[in-house]
Amino acid sequence: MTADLFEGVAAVLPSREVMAEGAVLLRGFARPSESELIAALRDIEGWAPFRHMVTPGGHSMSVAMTNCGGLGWVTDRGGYRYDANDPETAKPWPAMPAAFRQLAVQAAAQGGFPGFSPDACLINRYEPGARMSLHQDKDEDDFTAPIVSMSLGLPAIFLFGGLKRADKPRRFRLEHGDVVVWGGPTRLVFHGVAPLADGKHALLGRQRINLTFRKAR
Ligand code: MD6
Ligand code: FE
Repeated sequence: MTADLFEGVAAVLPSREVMAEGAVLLRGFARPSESELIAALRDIEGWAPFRHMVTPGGHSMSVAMTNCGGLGWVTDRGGYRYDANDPETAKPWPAMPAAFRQLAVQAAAQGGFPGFSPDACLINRYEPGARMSLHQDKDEDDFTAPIVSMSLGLPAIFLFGGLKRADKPRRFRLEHGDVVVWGGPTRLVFHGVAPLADGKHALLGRQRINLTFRKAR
């Protein structure tokens, strides 16, 4: 009875777990905003549909991407960059919804980075089997700003390595509503996502959505 009660409480209360110096996992942080986030996401994908971008090496990514905010992260044969316009339509990316921005700024403050001012939100969609190989986020101008990453939908295994590609990554299971904030000494660690296991999420079905907020410029 008491144990059940505590489990019930743990399921709704956000918690703060330190992954490394400068990196925290805020479990359940985005859950109270899930309906607003999902509604805003529907609008964004109406304007700027998810697409499988091509890496500079010519491979189509298994993760489908879109963006919102003043700048969007894109990749093509020419390389990685931030662009104010969607290359598919040559129109600006949809604005960053207030609900997205507020939550990202609040999460950053909880993570020890007050005053975060994101100008870019990359939206990743994983379907079963999609993965993200180990990489560093280094296309931004200012590495003193953190990155805020929100997970929605199916759970994924997040691979959190070190400053060298060869460092063995630790594995964190990220669930619907979990938010990772990282910066400072871990800003440039190698990280990735293991192939998504199949499943069906109550709100989002067979997919995981990840929102990654950055200050690109
Ligand atoms: C993802 N995330 O979780 C991929 N990058 O789908 C990232 O690549 C990432 O979550 C930098 C900081 C946080 C992240
Ligand atoms: Fe990344």
